[in-house]
Amino acid sequence: TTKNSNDISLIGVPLQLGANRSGVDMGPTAIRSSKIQARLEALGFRVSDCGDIEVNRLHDRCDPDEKLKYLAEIVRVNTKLAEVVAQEMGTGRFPLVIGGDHSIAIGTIKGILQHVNKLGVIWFDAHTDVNTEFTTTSGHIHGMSLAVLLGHGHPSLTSIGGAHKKLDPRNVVIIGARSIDPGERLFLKEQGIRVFTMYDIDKYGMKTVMDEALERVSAGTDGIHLSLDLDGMDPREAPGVGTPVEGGITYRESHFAMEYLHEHGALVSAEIVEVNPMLDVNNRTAKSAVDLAGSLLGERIL
Ligand code: 6HN
Ligand code: MN
Ligand code: MN
Ligand code: MN
Repeated sequence: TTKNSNDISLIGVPLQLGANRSGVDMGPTAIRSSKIQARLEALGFRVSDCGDIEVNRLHDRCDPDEKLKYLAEIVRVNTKLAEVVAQEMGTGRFPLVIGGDHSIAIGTIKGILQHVNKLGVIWFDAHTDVNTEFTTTSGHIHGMSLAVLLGHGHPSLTSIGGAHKKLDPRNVVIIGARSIDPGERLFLKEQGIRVFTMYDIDKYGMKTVMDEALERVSAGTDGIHLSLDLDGMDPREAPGVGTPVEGGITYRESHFAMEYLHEHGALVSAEIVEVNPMLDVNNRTAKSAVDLAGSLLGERIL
Protein backbone atom coordinates (compact mmCIF):
# COMPACT_ATOMS: atom_id res chain seq x y z
CA THR A 1 0.00 0.00 0.00
CA THR A 2 1.00 3.61 -0.36
CA LYS A 3 1.97 5.48 2.76
CA ASN A 4 -0.60 7.75 4.39
CA SER A 5 -2.75 8.69 1.48
CA ASN A 6 -5.89 7.82 -0.37
CA ASP A 7 -5.61 11.02 -2.36
CA ILE A 8 -3.50 11.40 -5.47
CA SER A 9 -2.41 14.65 -7.08
CA LEU A 10 -1.68 14.25 -10.77
CA ILE A 11 0.87 16.83 -11.95
CA GLY A 12 1.79 17.15 -15.64
CA VAL A 13 5.14 18.55 -16.80
CA PRO A 14 5.24 18.97 -20.61
CA LEU A 15 8.99 19.56 -20.68
CA GLN A 16 11.21 18.42 -23.54
CA LEU A 17 14.14 20.83 -23.18
CA GLY A 18 16.08 18.36 -21.01
CA ALA A 19 16.03 15.83 -23.84
CA ASN A 20 16.17 18.39 -26.67
CA ARG A 21 13.79 16.24 -28.66
CA SER A 22 10.24 17.14 -29.55
CA GLY A 23 7.35 14.84 -28.70
CA VAL A 24 8.11 14.06 -25.07
CA ASP A 25 6.37 17.34 -24.19
CA MET A 26 3.15 15.59 -25.27
CA GLY A 27 3.73 12.78 -22.78
CA PRO A 28 1.30 14.16 -20.17
CA THR A 29 -1.45 14.46 -22.79
CA ALA A 30 -0.90 10.88 -24.03
CA ILE A 31 -0.90 9.50 -20.47
CA ARG A 32 -4.08 11.38 -19.59
CA SER A 33 -5.74 10.18 -22.82
CA SER A 34 -4.89 6.63 -21.81
CA LYS A 35 -7.23 7.23 -18.87
CA ILE A 36 -4.86 7.27 -15.94
CA GLN A 37 -7.33 9.12 -13.73
CA ALA A 38 -10.18 6.63 -14.23
CA ARG A 39 -7.81 3.70 -13.64
CA LEU A 40 -6.66 5.11 -10.32
CA GLU A 41 -10.16 6.09 -9.29
CA ALA A 42 -11.26 2.50 -9.94
CA LEU A 43 -8.72 1.52 -7.27
CA GLY A 44 -10.50 3.73 -4.76
CA PHE A 45 -8.25 6.78 -4.90
CA ARG A 46 -9.55 10.30 -5.03
CA VAL A 47 -7.55 11.81 -7.88
CA SER A 48 -7.25 15.51 -8.48
CA ASP A 49 -5.57 16.65 -11.66
CA CYS A 50 -3.47 19.75 -10.97
CA GLY A 51 -2.99 20.29 -14.70
CA ASP A 52 0.35 21.06 -16.32
CA ILE A 53 3.27 23.13 -15.07
CA GLU A 54 3.75 25.88 -17.62
CA VAL A 55 6.78 25.56 -19.90
CA ASN A 56 8.04 28.48 -21.97
CA ARG A 57 8.51 26.99 -25.41
CA LEU A 58 10.20 30.12 -26.70
CA HIS A 59 13.31 28.84 -24.97
CA ASP A 60 13.64 26.34 -27.79
CA ARG A 61 16.83 27.13 -29.70
CA CYS A 62 17.89 30.19 -27.73
CA ASP A 63 20.20 28.91 -25.05
CA PRO A 64 23.86 29.04 -25.98
CA ASP A 65 25.36 26.77 -23.32
CA GLU A 66 26.21 23.56 -25.14
CA LYS A 67 27.02 21.60 -21.99
CA LEU A 68 23.80 22.53 -20.16
CA LYS A 69 21.21 23.01 -22.87
CA TYR A 70 18.25 25.20 -21.90
CA LEU A 71 19.52 25.45 -18.32
CA ALA A 72 17.57 28.60 -17.40
CA GLU A 73 14.13 27.32 -18.39
CA ILE A 74 14.80 23.87 -16.93
CA VAL A 75 15.72 25.52 -13.61
CA ARG A 76 12.57 27.64 -13.73
CA VAL A 77 10.23 24.71 -14.49
CA ASN A 78 11.81 22.44 -11.87
CA THR A 79 11.70 25.16 -9.22
CA LYS A 80 7.98 25.54 -9.85
CA LEU A 81 7.47 21.77 -9.91
CA ALA A 82 9.26 21.37 -6.58
CA GLU A 83 6.89 23.97 -5.08
CA VAL A 84 3.78 22.25 -6.41
CA VAL A 85 4.91 18.78 -5.30
CA ALA A 86 5.79 20.08 -1.82
CA GLN A 87 2.46 21.86 -1.57
CA GLU A 88 0.42 18.81 -2.62
CA MET A 89 2.38 16.53 -0.31
CA GLY A 90 1.93 19.06 2.50
CA THR A 91 -1.82 18.52 2.33
CA GLY A 92 -1.31 14.76 2.71
CA ARG A 93 -1.65 13.83 -0.92
CA PHE A 94 0.40 11.40 -2.99
CA PRO A 95 2.14 13.24 -5.87
CA LEU A 96 2.09 11.41 -9.19
CA VAL A 97 4.11 13.43 -11.69
CA ILE A 98 3.78 12.72 -15.42
CA GLY A 99 6.38 13.99 -17.91
CA GLY A 100 8.04 15.15 -19.81
CA ASP A 101 11.74 14.35 -19.97
CA HIS A 102 13.64 12.91 -17.01
CA SER A 103 15.10 16.28 -15.95
CA ILE A 104 11.78 16.77 -14.12
CA ALA A 105 12.94 14.27 -11.49
CA ILE A 106 14.92 17.19 -10.07
CA GLY A 107 11.76 19.17 -9.30
CA THR A 108 9.73 16.17 -8.20
CA ILE A 109 12.31 14.82 -5.76
CA LYS A 110 13.39 18.23 -4.43
CA GLY A 111 9.70 18.81 -3.65
CA ILE A 112 9.37 15.50 -1.83
CA LEU A 113 12.56 16.20 0.15
CA GLN A 114 10.80 19.21 1.71
CA HIS A 115 8.66 16.69 3.61
CA VAL A 116 10.59 13.42 3.66
CA ASN A 117 14.04 13.81 5.16
CA LYS A 118 15.47 10.40 4.37
CA LEU A 119 14.11 9.30 1.00
CA GLY A 120 14.86 6.03 -0.78
CA VAL A 121 14.71 6.17 -4.59
CA ILE A 122 14.19 3.43 -7.16
CA TRP A 123 15.42 4.73 -10.53
CA PHE A 124 14.00 2.48 -13.27
CA ASP A 125 15.94 3.34 -16.44
CA ALA A 126 18.06 2.07 -19.35
CA HIS A 127 20.45 4.89 -18.40
CA THR A 128 21.86 6.07 -15.09
CA ASP A 129 21.43 9.86 -15.51
CA VAL A 130 24.50 10.75 -13.46
CA ASN A 131 26.36 12.97 -15.92
CA THR A 132 27.42 16.49 -15.02
CA GLU A 133 28.32 19.41 -17.27
CA PHE A 134 31.89 18.09 -17.07
CA THR A 135 31.17 14.54 -18.25
CA THR A 136 28.21 14.95 -20.63
CA THR A 137 28.71 14.49 -24.33
CA SER A 138 25.13 15.50 -25.28
CA GLY A 139 24.58 18.53 -23.02
CA HIS A 140 21.11 17.12 -22.28
CA ILE A 141 20.09 17.77 -18.70
CA HIS A 142 17.83 14.67 -18.55
CA GLY A 143 21.09 12.70 -18.44
CA MET A 144 22.16 14.61 -15.30
CA SER A 145 19.13 14.58 -13.00
CA LEU A 146 20.23 11.82 -10.63
CA ALA A 147 23.69 13.38 -10.18
CA VAL A 148 22.01 16.70 -9.33
CA LEU A 149 19.82 14.99 -6.73
CA LEU A 150 22.95 13.53 -5.14
CA GLY A 151 24.37 17.06 -4.89
CA HIS A 152 26.59 17.07 -8.00
CA GLY A 153 26.25 19.35 -10.99
CA HIS A 154 25.52 22.97 -11.81
CA PRO A 155 24.72 25.04 -8.68
CA SER A 156 21.55 26.49 -10.22
CA LEU A 157 20.24 22.90 -10.43
CA THR A 158 21.58 21.51 -7.13
CA SER A 159 20.28 24.55 -5.21
CA ILE A 160 16.63 24.02 -6.28
CA GLY A 161 14.62 23.57 -3.08
CA GLY A 162 17.84 24.06 -1.04
CA ALA A 163 21.31 22.67 -1.76
CA HIS A 164 21.27 20.67 1.51
CA LYS A 165 18.22 18.72 0.30
CA LYS A 166 19.75 15.71 -1.39
CA LEU A 167 19.65 11.95 -1.65
CA ASP A 168 21.94 9.57 0.22
CA PRO A 169 23.67 7.34 -2.36
CA ARG A 170 23.21 4.37 -0.03
CA ASN A 171 19.44 4.68 -0.46
CA VAL A 172 19.39 4.99 -4.27
CA VAL A 173 19.18 2.04 -6.66
CA ILE A 174 19.06 1.95 -10.44
CA ILE A 175 17.23 -0.91 -12.17
CA GLY A 176 17.47 -1.81 -15.87
CA ALA A 177 20.70 0.00 -16.82
CA ARG A 178 22.33 -0.99 -20.10
CA SER A 179 23.75 2.27 -21.43
CA ILE A 180 26.26 3.98 -19.14
CA ASP A 181 28.73 6.69 -20.23
CA PRO A 182 32.41 6.43 -19.16
CA GLY A 183 32.16 9.41 -16.79
CA GLU A 184 29.00 7.98 -15.27
CA ARG A 185 30.69 4.65 -14.57
CA LEU A 186 33.33 6.45 -12.53
CA PHE A 187 30.73 8.52 -10.64
CA LEU A 188 28.61 5.46 -9.77
CA LYS A 189 31.68 3.71 -8.40
CA GLU A 190 32.81 6.73 -6.37
CA GLN A 191 29.32 7.20 -4.93
CA GLY A 192 28.84 3.50 -4.26
CA ILE A 193 25.44 3.41 -5.93
CA ARG A 194 23.93 -0.04 -6.44
CA VAL A 195 23.13 -0.45 -10.13
CA PHE A 196 21.11 -3.49 -11.17
CA THR A 197 22.01 -3.82 -14.84
CA MET A 198 20.22 -6.06 -17.34
CA TYR A 199 22.93 -8.61 -16.57
CA ASP A 200 21.73 -8.77 -12.96
CA ILE A 201 18.10 -9.05 -14.03
CA ASP A 202 18.99 -11.88 -16.45
CA LYS A 203 21.17 -13.63 -13.89
CA TYR A 204 19.09 -13.35 -10.70
CA GLY A 205 15.60 -12.53 -11.94
CA MET A 206 13.49 -9.51 -11.09
CA LYS A 207 12.32 -10.85 -7.72
CA THR A 208 15.83 -11.22 -6.30
CA VAL A 209 16.79 -7.84 -7.75
CA MET A 210 13.73 -6.20 -6.16
CA ASP A 211 14.41 -7.87 -2.81
CA GLU A 212 17.86 -6.29 -2.62
CA ALA A 213 16.64 -3.01 -4.11
CA LEU A 214 13.84 -2.70 -1.54
CA GLU A 215 16.21 -3.53 1.29
CA ARG A 216 18.53 -0.69 0.22
CA VAL A 217 15.88 1.97 -0.34
CA SER A 218 14.16 1.04 2.94
CA ALA A 219 17.22 1.00 5.19
CA GLY A 220 16.80 3.94 7.57
CA THR A 221 14.47 5.85 5.25
CA ASP A 222 11.04 7.44 5.81
CA GLY A 223 9.62 6.57 2.41
CA ILE A 224 10.30 5.40 -1.14
CA HIS A 225 9.97 7.29 -4.42
CA LEU A 226 9.76 5.59 -7.81
CA SER A 227 11.27 7.39 -10.80
CA LEU A 228 9.99 5.42 -13.77
CA ASP A 229 11.73 6.14 -17.09
CA LEU A 230 9.80 4.18 -19.74
CA ASP A 231 13.01 3.54 -21.70
CA GLY A 232 13.90 1.05 -18.94
CA MET A 233 11.44 -1.26 -20.69
CA ASP A 234 12.43 -3.04 -23.88
CA PRO A 235 11.84 -0.78 -26.91
CA ARG A 236 9.92 -3.58 -28.67
CA GLU A 237 7.28 -3.22 -25.97
CA ALA A 238 7.74 0.49 -25.25
CA PRO A 239 8.86 2.08 -28.53
CA GLY A 240 7.68 5.61 -27.71
CA VAL A 241 10.83 6.91 -26.04
CA GLY A 242 13.51 9.34 -27.22
CA THR A 243 16.58 7.34 -26.24
CA PRO A 244 15.71 3.65 -26.80
CA VAL A 245 18.28 0.95 -25.95
CA GLU A 246 17.89 -2.67 -27.05
CA GLY A 247 17.65 -5.49 -24.54
CA GLY A 248 15.44 -4.01 -21.85
CA ILE A 249 13.01 -5.04 -19.14
CA THR A 250 9.98 -6.96 -20.38
CA TYR A 251 6.39 -5.88 -19.91
CA ARG A 252 5.85 -8.68 -17.42
CA GLU A 253 9.08 -8.07 -15.46
CA SER A 254 8.24 -4.40 -15.08
CA HIS A 255 4.74 -5.25 -13.93
CA PHE A 256 6.08 -7.64 -11.35
CA ALA A 257 8.44 -4.93 -10.08
CA MET A 258 5.49 -2.53 -9.68
CA GLU A 259 3.26 -5.11 -7.97
CA TYR A 260 6.06 -6.14 -5.63
CA LEU A 261 6.84 -2.52 -4.77
CA HIS A 262 3.19 -1.92 -3.95
CA GLU A 263 3.09 -5.03 -1.78
CA HIS A 264 6.18 -3.84 0.11
CA GLY A 265 4.52 -0.54 0.98
CA ALA A 266 6.22 2.75 1.99
CA LEU A 267 5.80 4.37 -1.42
CA VAL A 268 5.32 8.13 -0.94
CA SER A 269 5.42 9.40 -4.50
CA ALA A 270 6.11 8.45 -8.11
CA GLU A 271 6.84 9.90 -11.51
CA ILE A 272 6.49 8.55 -15.04
CA VAL A 273 8.81 10.09 -17.62
CA GLU A 274 10.13 10.01 -21.19
CA VAL A 275 6.89 8.88 -22.89
CA ASN A 276 7.09 10.29 -26.43
CA PRO A 277 3.80 9.89 -28.34
CA MET A 278 5.40 11.10 -31.59
CA LEU A 279 7.64 8.02 -31.61
CA ASP A 280 5.03 5.67 -30.17
CA VAL A 281 3.26 2.84 -31.99
CA ASN A 282 -0.50 2.64 -31.41
CA ASN A 283 -0.09 4.52 -28.12
CA ARG A 284 1.54 1.38 -26.71
CA THR A 285 4.05 3.18 -24.50
CA ALA A 286 1.56 5.57 -22.94
CA LYS A 287 -0.74 2.62 -22.34
CA SER A 288 2.10 0.66 -20.71
CA ALA A 289 2.82 3.67 -18.53
CA VAL A 290 -0.77 3.69 -17.31
CA ASP A 291 -0.77 -0.10 -16.82
CA LEU A 292 2.39 0.20 -14.73
CA ALA A 293 0.92 3.04 -12.67
CA GLY A 294 -2.10 0.80 -12.03
CA SER A 295 0.06 -2.09 -10.81
CA LEU A 296 2.16 0.27 -8.71
CA LEU A 297 -0.92 1.58 -6.95
CA GLY A 298 -2.59 -1.73 -6.27
CA GLU A 299 -4.25 -3.16 -9.37
CA ARG A 300 -4.19 -6.94 -9.29
CA ILE A 301 -4.87 -9.66 -11.84
CA LEU A 302 -7.18 -11.52 -9.45
N1 6HN B 1 17.24 9.69 -19.99
N2 6HN B 1 23.66 9.23 -21.11
C1 6HN B 1 23.04 9.92 -22.22
C2 6HN B 1 23.23 11.43 -22.08
O1 6HN B 1 22.89 12.15 -23.02
O2 6HN B 1 23.71 11.88 -21.05
C3 6HN B 1 21.56 9.55 -22.33
C4 6HN B 1 20.71 10.12 -21.24
C5 6HN B 1 19.28 9.64 -21.28
C6 6HN B 1 18.50 10.28 -20.20
O3 6HN B 1 16.83 8.79 -20.71
O4 6HN B 1 16.51 10.10 -19.04
MN1 MN C 1 -4.33 20.17 -6.40
MN1 MN D 1 16.26 8.63 -17.41
MN1 MN E 1 16.56 6.63 -19.87
